[in-house]
Amino acid sequence: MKIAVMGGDGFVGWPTALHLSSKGHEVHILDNLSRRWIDTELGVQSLTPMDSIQERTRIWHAQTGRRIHFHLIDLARDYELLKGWLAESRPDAVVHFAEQRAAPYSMKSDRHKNYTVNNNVNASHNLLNALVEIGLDAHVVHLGTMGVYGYSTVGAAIPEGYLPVGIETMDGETARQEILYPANPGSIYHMTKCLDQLLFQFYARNDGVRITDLHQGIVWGTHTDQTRLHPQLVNRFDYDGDYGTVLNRFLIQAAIGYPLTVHGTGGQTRAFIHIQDSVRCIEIALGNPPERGSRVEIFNQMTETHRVRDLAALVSKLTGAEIAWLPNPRKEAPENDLVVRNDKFLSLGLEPTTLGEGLLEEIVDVAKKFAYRVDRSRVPAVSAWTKDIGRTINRDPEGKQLKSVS
Ligand code: USQ
Repeated sequence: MKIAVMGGDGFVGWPTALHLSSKGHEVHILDNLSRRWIDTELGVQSLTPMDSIQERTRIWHAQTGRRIHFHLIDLARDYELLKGWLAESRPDAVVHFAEQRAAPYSMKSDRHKNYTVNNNVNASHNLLNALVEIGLDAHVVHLGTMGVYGYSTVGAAIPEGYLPVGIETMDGETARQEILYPANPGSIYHMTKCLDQLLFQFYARNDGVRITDLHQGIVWGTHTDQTRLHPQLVNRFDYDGDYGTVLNRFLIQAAIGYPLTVHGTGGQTRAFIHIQDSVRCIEIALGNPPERGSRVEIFNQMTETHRVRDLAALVSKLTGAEIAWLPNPRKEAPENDLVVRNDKFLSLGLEPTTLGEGLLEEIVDVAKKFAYRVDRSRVPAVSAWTKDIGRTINRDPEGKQLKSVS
């Protein structure tokens, strides 16, 4: 297949591009390199030293003989350029990662909220609009988030996108239908992914665009089989308070002797997936496109759920790291249960990589190797969801008042 990977310079985009290229697909990365600009804005850098995208693709070619093509295009702002590229290149499938993906970044200020909404919603809409305009029947595989559901199961497992409901009709019958699971976003970032869902519903129904939306959990890990091939193919690895995600942050913190930054009581339960499984899921989704005219295909792209304090305890046991119980900068339920269906990927052959397979040690080793690149002052998460964070929960599981670390 000829596959366009929009956002192919990012944390999941880059290993996906490599994985698809290694499977023999013709891969084109379209990216505006905004993630690199955000690093500059924030004054942080990936824990792992990353080369330019051109250099990365050159090394990939030198190592494997395969080419990955790079095109500097901003999906959100360069509509005509995007449309022109799609019309000329006519890919069979488009993998769409080209969105601002950090919840804390999206909540930093009014400017960051505007940026995230403008960027994410325009990128998705421009892509769909352009495909329809040029009459290109490419399968769109979008990286969505588990966060569209919120994180509460109301005692039932979260289904894969659609919820069967019965509605009492005026003549006393029960009409049955399936609706999108009610959206319950916890940040501006997550809200943009909920808005994406509506765009997808519309374009699938109105124009027959074939769309798969992947509701992904928190990705952990850094290496895939392909990024291991050469030091310059290394994936980016975020540790800072805006872009670092919880398990990877704990592992890096352990490696640099920083207390593990648990928000609140750590009772938050979330869905997780290893980066190797993430790229495999995208390959599976590409191989199983919906029929033209059918509804949006939705997969829950996660393999296990964990409570934040259990992850902290696990990392602490593995490494001897201390745990710091911190005031939670976010507005989120302090404790929740989470049960998620993921039968579709399992039935299509996904073999989950789980936490206990030695991969945690590998990540700590990577983090130790590059520990000299960490700016410890950028570790705390300082982006606050509300202005009254000092007055919210802030007690550890034993009821002691929480304090900040620096
Ligand atoms: N947390 C801590 N300590 C930290 C960092 C996070 O306790 O140092 C807590 C947060 O308060 C939250 C949970 O860990 O309760 C998860 O936070 P996160 O930063 O790991 O993940 P999140 O902000 O939800 O976003 C990440 C990705 C996003 C993706 C989402 C999937 O950045 O792109 O969509 O995970 S999900 O969480 O399933 O919605």
